[in-house]
Amino acid sequence: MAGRAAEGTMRGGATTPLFRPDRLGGEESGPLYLRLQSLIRAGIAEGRLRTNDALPAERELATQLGVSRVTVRKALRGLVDEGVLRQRHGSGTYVGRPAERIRQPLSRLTSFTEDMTASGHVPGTRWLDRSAGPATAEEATLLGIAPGDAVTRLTRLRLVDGDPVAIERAIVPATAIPDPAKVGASLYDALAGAGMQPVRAVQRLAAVSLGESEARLLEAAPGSAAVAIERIAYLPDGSVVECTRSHYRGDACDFVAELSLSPHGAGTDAGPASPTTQASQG
Ligand code: 16G
Repeated sequence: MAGRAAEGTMRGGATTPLFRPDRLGGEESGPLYLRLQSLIRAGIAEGRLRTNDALPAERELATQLGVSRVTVRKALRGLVDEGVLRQRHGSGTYVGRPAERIRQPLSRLTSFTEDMTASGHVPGTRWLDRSAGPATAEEATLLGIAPGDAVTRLTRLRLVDGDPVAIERAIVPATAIPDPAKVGASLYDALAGAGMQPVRAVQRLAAVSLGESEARLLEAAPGSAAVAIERIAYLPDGSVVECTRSHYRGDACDFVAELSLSPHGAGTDAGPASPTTQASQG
């Protein structure tokens, strides 16, 4: 997705490279990392750096500008935290964040893979843990099984069009998925393949801030906003087939639920619909 290598340099007939020591300004204009940030901002404002352009590698930038890599790293980190740039592990630094937010439906029991594919995105997964073992007391309570019963643990970084948007930690009874290595791109496909497709789920959402390690994985600033989601999904016989706890980047997703009055005018979870609500809905 992040395509063009931005020389960030010769665009629009300009003949001088953007990243030159003399473009950083003098000492009177403040610390070096701030001057480098100003240079990058100016490059964006002038259209020499455009959304999705790749910046030169840290080492290259340091050489071109005659500054230390520490300075370059500090400058880039600050701009990443502001959302001016984004970084991808092992890939580099790019201009901008994708403006489009993904939509996560809250009223249908669908999988990440289905949701992203249906909205024209390319879902991806980076495995962080795929293991099996005896259930801890907490896992046993969540899954409604006995402590020590076998469970499968699947921890994944979920990507959309190559960008990380969520960390998902799923636990599944080993009766449903005995071999974690058998789970491919989609947990729900694996469950369906085992005849263990969930038919109902309860989901809880809460606002949280990202800790250091989660922020690093999600390529976000530590402390930035995220949504913590817990989904407990059930089989037709009422047994739990999945408990997944996730952290979604707060700036990447819109959670969308369709609401309607119940056909008989009676509420469900939230109690009866008020006369005002009924009147305003016509
Ligand atoms: C969604 C679910 C998650 C489920 C996953 C399966 C939320 C918040 N979570 O991400 O509980 O495990 O889909 O997706 O919606 P997969 O089949 O692509 O692995």
